[in-house]
Amino acid sequence: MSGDARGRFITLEGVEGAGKSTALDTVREVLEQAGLPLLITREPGGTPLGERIRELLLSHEFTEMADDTEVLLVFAARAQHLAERIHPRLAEGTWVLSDRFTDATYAYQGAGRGLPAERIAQMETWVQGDFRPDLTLILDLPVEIGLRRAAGRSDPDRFEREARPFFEAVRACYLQLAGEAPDRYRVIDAAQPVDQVQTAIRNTLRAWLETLS
Ligand code: Z5A
Repeated sequence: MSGDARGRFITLEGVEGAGKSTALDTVREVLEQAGLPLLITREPGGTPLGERIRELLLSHEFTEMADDTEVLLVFAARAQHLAERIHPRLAEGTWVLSDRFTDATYAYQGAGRGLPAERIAQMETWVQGDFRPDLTLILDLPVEIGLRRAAGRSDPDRFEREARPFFEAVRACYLQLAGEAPDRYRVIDAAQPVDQVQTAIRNTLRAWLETLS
């Protein structure tokens, strides 16, 4: 591992029903086995204020929420997350694993809702400066399979109620981001059975950790 004491920032992304919960456990297992101090967090959320914003974003109460309101709330939660948790923990040498981050904004608010990517990029620069994840794992699978997996949910949130074309746009955006910066992204085939997805994540992550040595 390189000599600097700063932790690394890893994010996990994927469309609806991609299996992020299982994947998080697998990433945690690999990092803990490597002896790395780890904070697991999520977006939107990750702080008391951010979790309150998450409730607003996901609630059915606000079906009339304007797209600009939505993206500003996402970045408001992110600003707090960075200031209160992510930056301080990385600085002390802890690794941070976030269940979603700004790529989700490009995918959901950008490709899904139709906001221009340039506007999201401006907010990204305002809130993050040049801070970006060191590694992003994208769990990719056909939207149809993901929606089938998620169909059993009893109370879908405001995003989960979107129709298939929305999630097709989200998926395409993730794959485009990955194609544009292959150094930072790793795409995992999440349509495979769980044990094969886990193996793919372990192998990918261990190979990436090797590159840091
Ligand atoms: N959002 C946004 O719009 N903009 C932003 O900037 C950010 C987020 C950061 C909440 O996120 C919403 O916020 C999200 C985007 C938006 N909306 N949506 N949709 P979230 O990450 O908390 O919510 P989520 O996307 O619904 O994720 P989830 O439920 O935590 O994870 P998942 O990947 O969708 O599902 P899962 O529970 O891990 O797995 C689904 C089912 O599939 C479950 O029954 C599993 O047992 C099963 N499964 C998992 N893997 C397999 C395999 N390999 N084979 C078969 N079955 C499997």
